[in-house]
Amino acid sequence: MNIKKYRIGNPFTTEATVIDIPIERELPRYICAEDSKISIKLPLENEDIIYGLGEQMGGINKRGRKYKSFCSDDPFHTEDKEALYGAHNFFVVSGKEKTGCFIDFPGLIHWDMGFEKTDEIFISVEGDSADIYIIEGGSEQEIIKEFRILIGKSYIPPMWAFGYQQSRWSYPNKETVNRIIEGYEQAGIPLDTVYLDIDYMDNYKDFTINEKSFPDFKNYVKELKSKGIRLIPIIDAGIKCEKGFDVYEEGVSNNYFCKDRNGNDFKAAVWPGICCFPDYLKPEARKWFGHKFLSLTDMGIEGFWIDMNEPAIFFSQEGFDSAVEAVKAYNGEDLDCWKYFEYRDKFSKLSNSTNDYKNMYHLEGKINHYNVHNLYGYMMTRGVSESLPKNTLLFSRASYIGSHRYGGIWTGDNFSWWSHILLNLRMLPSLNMCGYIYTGADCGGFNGNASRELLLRWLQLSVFTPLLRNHSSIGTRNQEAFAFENPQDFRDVIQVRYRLIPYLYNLAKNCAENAEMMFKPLGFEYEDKLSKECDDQVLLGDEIMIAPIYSQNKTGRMVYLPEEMTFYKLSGNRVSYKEKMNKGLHHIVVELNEVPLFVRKGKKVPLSETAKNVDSLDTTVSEYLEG
Ligand code: MIG
Repeated sequence: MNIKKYRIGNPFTTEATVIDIPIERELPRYICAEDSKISIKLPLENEDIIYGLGEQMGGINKRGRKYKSFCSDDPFHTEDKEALYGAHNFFVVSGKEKTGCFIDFPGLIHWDMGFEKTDEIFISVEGDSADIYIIEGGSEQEIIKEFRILIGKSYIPPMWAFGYQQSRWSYPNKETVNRIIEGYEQAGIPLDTVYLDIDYMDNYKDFTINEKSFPDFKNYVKELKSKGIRLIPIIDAGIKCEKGFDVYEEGVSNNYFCKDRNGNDFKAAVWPGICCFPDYLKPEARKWFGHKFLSLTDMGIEGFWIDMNEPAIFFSQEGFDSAVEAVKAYNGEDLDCWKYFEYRDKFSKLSNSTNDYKNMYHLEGKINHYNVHNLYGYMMTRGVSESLPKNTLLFSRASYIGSHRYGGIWTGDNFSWWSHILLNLRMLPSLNMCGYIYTGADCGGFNGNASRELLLRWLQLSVFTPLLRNHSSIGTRNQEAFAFENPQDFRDVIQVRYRLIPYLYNLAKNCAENAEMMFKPLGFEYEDKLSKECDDQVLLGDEIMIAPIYSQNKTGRMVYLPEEMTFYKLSGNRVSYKEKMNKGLHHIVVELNEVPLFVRKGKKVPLSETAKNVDSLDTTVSEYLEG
């Protein structure tokens, strides 16, 4: 392999990598370690493109912006955001020379990717120890492949997890879940799963089920399974502190929870109120937590999503008390606008605060959480995955490279915004680069109210992503496909997904097996300038190019073809349109009930007959789309 490994100091073992590589004796000049910090400076040529960084804002080309690696529960994915839920410290600079770089460091990293100085990458690592891997030579895809081999094989769930999935915060009881399933049945729209968000629990206590809302849960799971529907419950990272709650009591008596600076169990508020946080970095603790899931798999549950594992913290008692004290001091003062901002911030900054992360300790107080923050969701995912039966669906919100071996990820609380369709598309290649194959965004948008047109256009992209889940927040309009006018248009689009499942599933498995990407930027395969700069189309496998419509009130869009391709539109069980197109720019028109795709010259895409769920899908090929 063409990888060089540099070690600075005495890094915390993250187990992000699975292959031992000898450590180089000398640091290259562009890595500087002094004053308890590490920095890296890399020159950028004019034409250099930066790919990578996984789950981040920005374009496919990450150049010209700043980013942070610090897993963050931030539900406003606006253009200026520097960190989302994952920390994926791998990028490739591609120009005349091509270089890959992975910084294996579990704390805060600042990335200036040609922002302050347009011709320089400046990375600062907030710590004195890290492993840095540099991969040189070859194409982008060869560099990425070496990296992916280094970090180990990606997780792929069973095939039913490639079906269409419906979620909402929340379907709080059996009656509601039944109504959702009936809605889909009546509209003739396929469906594989329904998600249970936090309200299925008893007071948000992990591993409990509210008996009133879901009586005889085990039989209910079975009943739905016989209809081909699987229920997917959420599990949150924190455990409610409540005397008599067995999970809490076991955690306390076995020392499984993170500590505070005084050696007591660290406590902070999340959904259940005051919680303790399992120390997932401690092998016994993550194993214990993982085994708790078996009470649910014993009832027939076959999939989970795990949340709030950055970890998200609403406030700590300490934070709250100090905010109250600070605000008291304003009493009787002349409150001008600046004072107003000050006291307001005392409360608004209580959530996810650095102070709390610095008061949280792992491994019997030995390791401060702040310094290893980005491992928390990863190690939770790991503990759960290692305990679950094979072929269980699992995906997480927070992640660090390494967690891709144990589960998928979804990209958190987006909005029903047109720009977030594009964001979804742009993130796919960078997530694949970092090992995440089973991934997707909340289709239709989590926050805000989706319009019919937005959801249909979004679905026209999501039918290609391994995780295809419509999810929406509390307080938003009903976002199920059958809840809109003329649900047959939704049926036409979602049915296309089922025709593609055998192709997508095999592709995902092969990409995991061979350390390849499922979604690639055009610039990885074509050398011309328009391909290099293309930011709203991607390649899927070796066969397909996708170019979804992501703007409102448009019947079509411009598409760039880097070579001759065949344009297809699929609708329901039919091919509704086919046209050979030359290299160059084309305007395409796509109805709301169609799925557009381009098949590359000489390639073939197998389709099956559509189905009402994956269990009843006949995976034999019914026809080929030929390029
Ligand atoms: O603070 O469980 O990203 O998918 O619906 C919000 C409720 C907590 C955040 C997740 C979202 C989920 C929601 N959760």
